[in-house]
Amino acid sequence: MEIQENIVAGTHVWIEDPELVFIHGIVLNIRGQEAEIQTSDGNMVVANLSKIYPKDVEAPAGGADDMTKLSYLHEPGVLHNLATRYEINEIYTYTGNILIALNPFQPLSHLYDAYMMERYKGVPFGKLSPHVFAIADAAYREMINEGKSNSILVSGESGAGKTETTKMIMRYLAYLGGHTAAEGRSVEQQVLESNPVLEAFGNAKTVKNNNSSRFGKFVEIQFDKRGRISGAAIRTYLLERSRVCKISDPERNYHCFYLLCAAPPDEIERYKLGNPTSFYYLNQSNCYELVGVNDANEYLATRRAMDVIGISRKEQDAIFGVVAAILHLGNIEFEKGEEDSSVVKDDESKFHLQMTAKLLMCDPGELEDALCKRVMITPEEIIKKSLDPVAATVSRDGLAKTIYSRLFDWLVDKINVSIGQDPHSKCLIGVLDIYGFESFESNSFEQFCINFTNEKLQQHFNQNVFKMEQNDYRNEEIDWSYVHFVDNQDVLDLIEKKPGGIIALLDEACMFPKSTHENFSQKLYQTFKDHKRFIKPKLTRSDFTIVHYAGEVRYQSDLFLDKNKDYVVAEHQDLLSASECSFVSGLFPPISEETTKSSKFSSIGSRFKLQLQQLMDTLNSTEPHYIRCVKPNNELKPVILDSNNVMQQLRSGGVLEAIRVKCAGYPTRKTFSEFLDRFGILLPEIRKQNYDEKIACKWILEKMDLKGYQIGKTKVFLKAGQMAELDAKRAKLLGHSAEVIQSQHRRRV
Ligand code: AD9
Ligand code: MG
Repeated sequence: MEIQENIVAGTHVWIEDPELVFIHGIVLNIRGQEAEIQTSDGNMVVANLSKIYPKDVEAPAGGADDMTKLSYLHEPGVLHNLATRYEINEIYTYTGNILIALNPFQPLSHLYDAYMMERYKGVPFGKLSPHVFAIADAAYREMINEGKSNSILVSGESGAGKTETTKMIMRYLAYLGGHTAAEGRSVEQQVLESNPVLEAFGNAKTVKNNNSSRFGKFVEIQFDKRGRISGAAIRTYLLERSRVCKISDPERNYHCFYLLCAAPPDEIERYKLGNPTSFYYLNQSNCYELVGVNDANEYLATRRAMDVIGISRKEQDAIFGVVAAILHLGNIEFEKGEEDSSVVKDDESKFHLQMTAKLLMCDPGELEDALCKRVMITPEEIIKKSLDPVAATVSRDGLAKTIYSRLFDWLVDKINVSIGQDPHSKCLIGVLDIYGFESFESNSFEQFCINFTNEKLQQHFNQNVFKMEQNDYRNEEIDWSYVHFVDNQDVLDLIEKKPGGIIALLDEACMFPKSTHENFSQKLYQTFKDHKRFIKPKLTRSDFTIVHYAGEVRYQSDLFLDKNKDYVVAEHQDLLSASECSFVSGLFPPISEETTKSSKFSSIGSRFKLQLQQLMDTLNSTEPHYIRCVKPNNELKPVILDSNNVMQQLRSGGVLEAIRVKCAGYPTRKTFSEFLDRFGILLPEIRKQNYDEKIACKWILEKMDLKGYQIGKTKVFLKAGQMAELDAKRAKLLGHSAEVIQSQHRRRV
C-alpha cells in the first residue's frame, strides 16, 4: 500500500504488538519488506512493512476532539487518540458526526448539570467540546428547523454506558421541550419516570454490569408544533426470560424481587416474604446486595415513579402481588408420587403452593394440577397424564417465565397508555438503547437474535455514514464518483431471507414434531455449504458459525427449536385466565379457538424479525445520529484503558467500519490554512508572496506530483497514504528527524 512506501529511516511509526495492540517506535532502517524499529520501551524489533503505520508526531498534546482531524486516520491513530483523551477525563470524541463515548466508571456530575445543559442549548454542532448534549441538541434543532423526525442510536457492549447515555439524552430533551409548572400535567416527567420502573423490572446485575438492561428499548418522544414534548411511545425487544428462574453466581435476578423483599414490614407480612436467601429463584447465586444501592429506598422510589406515571396504588399492589407469587412459585418442589406422577413435596412446598394460589387468586388444587399434569386429547378420549418431578419442575419454571414476561409487557403497555400518544405530532425524536454484539464461549438463540439486530443496525449505519460522507463532499463541491464498499447484505440474507434463510428453516423445523436440533443443523449445513458467511465447524454435529461483520460467532443449536417456540401451556393459560384477580386474568386474555387451531406454533424468531423490520422502517424515516459507547475495561474501574478490549469494540461497533468508508474516499482533510502551515515549506516561493490560500495549496500538490486528491471550497482532501507521502518529503527537507534518530541510536550503542 502507498502508506508503507513512505516509511523511511527516521519515520515515527506504530507497530502491532500482542499486548498493547500497537506500540510506538522509530524506524532505524529498511531492508526490502522488513523494517528495523526501535520501540518506545527500548526494544529493537523487526517488522514487516504491512504491520507498521506512520505516527503523527505533530498531533496535539491533549488529542483531537474529532478523529477526522487526525492526520493519519488508521487504527493505531484512533486508539491512541482515545487513550490520550481518556487520561485527562475527556470521555467524548467525535468521528465526524458520530460520538464515541468512553464509560468513565466514576460520577462526572459537572458534565451533566443544569449549567452544562444551558451551555449546549442551541449552540451549533462541533463548536463546543464533544458531548452527548450536543448530539441531542443537534437532533432537536434539526427537528425544529427542518420539520423532520430524528433518531439517536446508542450502541455498545454490555456495561459500555448505553442506558446512562440514553437517560442523559432524555433529560436534555425534557429540558429543551419541557413545560412550566403552571402548565399542569407534565408529560416529560412521566417519560423520565418510565426509566426507573422499566429498570426495576427489566434490569439485573450480571457479570458485566451491575445494572444490565435485559431488554432492548426504543423510546419515541413526540413534540408539538412549538417544540414541546407532547407524548411518547416505548417499544421493547426480547426480554431475557430465563433469568426469572435461573441465575448463576455472582449475578442477580431482576431488581424488583430484591426491592420487594426490602419493602416495609406490613407488605412483607401481607406477601409472606422474608429474606431473599429463602427463595430458590434468588438463592441460586450468592449475590443479594448491590454496592451503593439500598433496596428499601429503591422500592419506595419505584413506587413513587409508578405514581408519577399514573399506575394506581391498586395496580401497584397487584403488580407486587404477582412478583411475590413468582417467588413463592419457585419454592414449590415436587417428589415422586404413584407410578410416574409427582406430588408437592412437603409442608413447606405446600405452604408456598397455597401462597402462590392466594396471590394469583386461583384455586390451589387447580394450580397443582396445572403444574403436575397435562391434558392429552386423542381422537378417542381426553386423558390426564401425570408429569414426573423433573417435568413438573420444568412446568413450574415455564409458568414463572410466562407470568413475568406478561407482567413486563403489561407495564410497557401501561406506560404507553398513561403517557399517551400525541396524534397531531408530526415530529419525533427516537432514542434506541439496544444490546450490542455478543460473542461468548457458548452462544444460543438469544445471541443469534442480538447479533442479527446488530447486523441490521450495522447496515443502516454503513449506509448513513456513506451518505454523510457524500454530503460532505457535495458541500465542498468535489467529485465523489468513487468508492465501493462491501456491505453486509449477504449476512442478512443468510439470516432472514424468505424462504431459505436460517430463521425460515428454523420455523420449518419447529413445525415438524419430530425435528431435532441435529437435523435442523444438517439442513443448515446442506443449504449453506457454499455460503461465504456460513461455516460448519469441524468435529461437530450441530454447531454452526456465522461470519458476522464484527467477527465469527459459533452458535450451539441445541435449544434453538425450543427457544423459538412461543407458547403458553394450555393448562397454565386456563388456570390464570380464570383468576379472580382481574389484574392477573387480564394478563391472560382468553384465546379464541380459531387462533389455537390456525397457528400451531408462534415463532419468536419471525416475530422478532418483523419487529426489527418495523424498527428499521421507523429509523429510515428519520435523520439518524450515532453514539458508540465503549467500555474501557472489564474491571468496571475508572482510569484504566485496556487497548485490546477497546480495539475489539471499535471494530464491532462499526467505528472502524466508518473509518474504512472514510479511508476508501479521502481520509485526510485539512483546511487550506492548516495545510499551508504544515506543507508551505515544500514550496518556499509561495511564502514570499501573498497568494490566495487555495491556489497555494494547489501548487504544492501539483509540485509534489500527487494524483487523485481533491480541492474543495475550504479544504484539501487527500487519499490514503498521501499525507504520509507529504510528511516524508517534508521530513526529508527538514532533515532533522533522521538526525535525531541517528543520535539516539548512537547513544544506545
Ligand atoms: V447493558 O448492555 O444494559 O448491560 P449499558 O446499558 O451499556 O449496559 P449502563 O449504561 O448501564 O451500560 O452503564 C453501566 C455503568 O457504567 C453504570 O451503572 C454507571 O455506573 C457507569 N456509567 C456509564 N456511563 C456513565 C457516565 N456517563 N458517567 C458515569 C457512567 N458513570
Ligand atoms: Mg443498559
